[in-house]
Parts: sequence; C-alpha cells; structure tokens
Amino acid sequence: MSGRDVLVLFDVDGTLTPSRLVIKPDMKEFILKLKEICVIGVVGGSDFVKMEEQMGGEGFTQMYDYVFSENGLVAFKDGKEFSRMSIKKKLGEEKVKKFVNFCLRYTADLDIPKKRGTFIEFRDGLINVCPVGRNCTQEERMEFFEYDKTHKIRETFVEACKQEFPDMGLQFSIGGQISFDVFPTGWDKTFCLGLMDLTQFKEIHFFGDKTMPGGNDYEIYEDPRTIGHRTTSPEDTKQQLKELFYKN
Ligand code: M1P
Repeated sequence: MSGRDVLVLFDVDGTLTPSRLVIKPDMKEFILKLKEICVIGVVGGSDFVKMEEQMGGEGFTQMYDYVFSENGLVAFKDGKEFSRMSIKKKLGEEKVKKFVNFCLRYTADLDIPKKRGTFIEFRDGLINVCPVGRNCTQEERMEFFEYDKTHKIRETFVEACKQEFPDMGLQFSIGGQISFDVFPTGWDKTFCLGLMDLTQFKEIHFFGDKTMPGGNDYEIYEDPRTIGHRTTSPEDTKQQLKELFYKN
C-alpha cells in the first residue's frame, strides 16, 4: 500500500504515547516516516496544551497533516488552526451551570480515599470531570486509577449524570485514568471526520486503545468510514503499522 491517499488517524494516550507521558523519540520518528506515504492525523481527548506537551512541544502541529485536540473540537491542518467549537455556546450558560453544580455536589458527597483540587476542568469543547481532582500527583493518579477499577467510581458517576440529565443531549466518555469527559451528543472523535474532505482518501484507518463501549475511541473505531485498529500500547501500534504498511 503506498501513496498519500490513505489517511491514518491516531489517538494519543496509550496509542502513540504512554498514558499522560511524552511520545518516545523512536515512535515520533516512525510516525514522521509514515507521513511520507500516508496522511497523518492525531486526535486526542485532551486540550491543546496537554497534547502539545505529549506530542513533542511547540510547533508540533506542523509535524502532522491534521491535529485534533478535544476530540476535534479544536482543529489544525498543516500547523494552522481551521476550526474551533465551544460547548458554552452549544449548551448555554444555564445548562452548563446546572451540570457543573450537580457534579460538584456529587463529588463533595463521594467517599474516596483522596481528594485534591480541580474537580472540573472547563475546556472549549468539553467538560472534564475528575473525582480525585486534576492536580493530584502522578502517584495519586495511579492510586485512583487502581481504586476505580474495583470501585467503579467513574462509571457510577456517569450513570448518575445520565439519570439527572436525560434530555440535555450530553455524551460521556471515560478516556483516561482519573476523569471522564462530557460533551454534546455527536462531539466524540467522529467529529473530526466531518472536518476533512474524506473523498480524497481511498482508506481511512484509526488506531486507538479505548475502543470498547464507553471508551473515548469507541465511536470512531466503530464508524463505518474508518477501518478501526485496537492497540494495547505504542509498541503494539508500531508493530501493527509495520504489518499494515511495510510488509512487502
Ligand atoms: O486519554 C485521553 C484523556 O486524557 C485525560 O484523562 P485522565 O486525566 O483521566 O487520564 C484527560 O485529558 C481526558 O480529557 C482525555 O479524554
């Protein structure tokens, strides 16, 4: 397979980088080499600043053909921003306030081993809800992640939000280790597909690790427009790419 008529889209955390950490130099080099034969897009759930830290620092948007942060709600092509959506505008202040108040009350009543600060992070395109608090340390992050595996704090929180706001047109996804994302229905990672002229591509591949229902790669992985690939780590992503594009 060759030619720049194949689009390959990548999730960030757990797919191109270890979770919350910076992309390894060999992986970066591998993806930039792949760019010689494919159009490359990176689509992460995090905001632009975090994505920039993880993907190689200032100017990283110029390295890839497309960069989509917050699931594509902030979008770059060849290093230039070309689209930005705002959850504030879409929902309106009244709904945003009700939702934030509910989450803060629910968090206050949660009996979990540790709580730190920044339980809600308001981004352009989504609201990130974090029961332990986003300014926990790396060690506290891992502790919560393990605790949540058995106590299902985030899953239960999401169910409570769904019950409280059945008609608000919200979608929820558990993409990382300590939090979940909330955004208007349809603003999942498939959102980025609507920002490109897909007719120019003969194949569109997507690589992600959170591809099960409820994970933030699920919708784009299952989307009929993409060929979905489930990965378990950056090393696994690289191995699958070698088999797909460099076998012959
Ligand atoms: O993997 C993508 C997720 O990364 C972070 O999640 P957490 O802090 O819970 O590990 C967040 O930026 C989240 O919004 C994002 O979807």
